[in-house]
Amino acid sequence: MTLRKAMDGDLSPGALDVVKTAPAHVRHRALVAWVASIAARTRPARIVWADGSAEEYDRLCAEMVAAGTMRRLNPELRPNSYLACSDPDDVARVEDRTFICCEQEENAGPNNNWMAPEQMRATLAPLFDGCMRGRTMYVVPFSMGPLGSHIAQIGIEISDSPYVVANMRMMTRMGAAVYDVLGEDGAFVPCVHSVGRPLAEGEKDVPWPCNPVKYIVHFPETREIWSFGSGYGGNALLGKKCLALRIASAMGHAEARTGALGWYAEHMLILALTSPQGHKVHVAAAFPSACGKTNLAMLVPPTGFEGWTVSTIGDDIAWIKPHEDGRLYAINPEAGFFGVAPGTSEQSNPNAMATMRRDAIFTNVALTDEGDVWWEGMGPPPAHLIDWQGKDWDPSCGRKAAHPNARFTVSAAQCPSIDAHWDSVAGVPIDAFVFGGRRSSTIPLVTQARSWDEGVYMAATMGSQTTAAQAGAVGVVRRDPFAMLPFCGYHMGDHFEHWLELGRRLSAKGARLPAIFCVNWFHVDGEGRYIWPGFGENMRVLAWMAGRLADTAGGEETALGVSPRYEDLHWTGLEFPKGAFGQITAIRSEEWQRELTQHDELFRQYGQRIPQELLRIRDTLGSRIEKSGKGVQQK
Ligand code: SAT
Ligand code: MN
Repeated sequence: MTLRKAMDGDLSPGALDVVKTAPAHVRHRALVAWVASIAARTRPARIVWADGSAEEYDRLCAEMVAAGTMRRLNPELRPNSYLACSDPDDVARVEDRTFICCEQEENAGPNNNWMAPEQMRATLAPLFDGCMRGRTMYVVPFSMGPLGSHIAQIGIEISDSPYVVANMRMMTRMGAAVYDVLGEDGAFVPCVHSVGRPLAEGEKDVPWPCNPVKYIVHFPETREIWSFGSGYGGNALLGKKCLALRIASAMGHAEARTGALGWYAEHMLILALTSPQGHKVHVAAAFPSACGKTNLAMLVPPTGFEGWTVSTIGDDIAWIKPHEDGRLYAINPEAGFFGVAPGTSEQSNPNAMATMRRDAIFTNVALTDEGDVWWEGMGPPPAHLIDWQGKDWDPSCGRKAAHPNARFTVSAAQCPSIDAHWDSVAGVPIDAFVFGGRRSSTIPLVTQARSWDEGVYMAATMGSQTTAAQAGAVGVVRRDPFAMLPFCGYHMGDHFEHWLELGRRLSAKGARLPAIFCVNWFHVDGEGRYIWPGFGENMRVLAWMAGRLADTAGGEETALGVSPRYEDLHWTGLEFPKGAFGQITAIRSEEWQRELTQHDELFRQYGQRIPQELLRIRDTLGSRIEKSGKGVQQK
């Protein structure tokens, strides 16, 4: 019996028409029924089952050019590339409109907006009712992680935005092959997205449809995502923050609660570091949004590091699972980069510049008179531009030409530094975790935790200044545990315990756990200038970490852990005075008293769910700081 025959009995006549649109290779009955039910609610004018082909991509882009959503860049300067400019009110993730709707409020924890699932469903119902009228509804099959990897997950995103479909093609493994993996009854995460701007009969569309009312909603228990009102980035490309972080983090934790080891979904880049002797180590590093994860993942070793290579596995998200050998293996669930454009240049990130030389989508950058793109920090400003809002711009006009959260979307496969194993179904073994925030003082350049638990403490208490990647004030220091504050799909206190527990269980099996380091590239001097040069020079810190892993690099114990002395870093090729090194590695007692008070405040939020182990480490740290507190501990 064919699928369509099988479904005849279940569906209303309208929904049956939908089923008839399903391509023959979609053999998953529940999936087709779900698509039919969403179509019945949202009432699109037509349904397109996206196949991820180049022809489809070209057609969608041509349609978006005709609609004014995108413009084609000069093919001689930027082949097969486009510029999209969003509505000025739809330029970043909306954290205050993002919800975790689990049954029990306490399981969402104090860092998430929560609403009871039934109440949220009732809230969303009128919004989604008819919300795709006059538009095309796309059904987008995608895999987060290499197709067929045991760490990967499949999602189906229904969206009324062609911009989403085009971006998903680069950001995920999107296409018809996903249906083969799903078969007739495979598990997938249903993701429903609408820009929330239905079109009346004959109404002309706007270039960037969206709705002032926005909801980014996750149901972690039923593993569903519903997004309404925004077409931008993590609000709309639902495989990224919504599935690969919020839903996946809840999945990895839920699995641990069944007695299995579980796994981690983290806001981390993954890179490989190969020494001149050919020794390769893998590092996963967590930083908040727009703190240079893409730059670190694509780092070009500076003078003095001839023979070293850094290769890229991912720039934003890591899924990390214990393997039979007791080690943790990571995959990059994404297939592309959605990187911050401003500040990216041939100097700061030549690999990113090369990656986006062609086949790229730019969002909210400026357009040059030659039909190419420009943004602040790319190089000298041209005499005239069209800014991201479509207005004439010149260097004296006092406005930014690109939005500070402007982005480029490109396939990871185009990246010159991509690692040979970035697509491996088994993932890569992680040797070290790094946690870092944007802090103008207090947190030293680099510290190695003395133990797994101490590393978890460092990660749990991370803080960072906010950036343009989230709507709202920029530059305010907020605690951002694990760089997961806006992305953890369950109680953050449980997240800490999940890390501690997996560490305990792997050590009990005799496994050697990855080392954990805490870094801060962002110290500023009295004039607000960065002291540490950052970018490629961060290699000096990475090489020290590799040395620590190989037991060849020196260091000294501080109140916080183990840090390099000046002579423990390799300085060839960089003039960096010892005094400046002292400034960015000092542990100042009065700053740390303040810092510890903030740790206490953070922990207090989590009540009973804060692991005792972290409180114990807090106390030990307090006494160490006090003991070392002759004012400044300087190296
Ligand atoms: O817009 S995104 O959420 O994808 C980017 C980010 O915040 O890192
Ligand atoms: Mn991110």
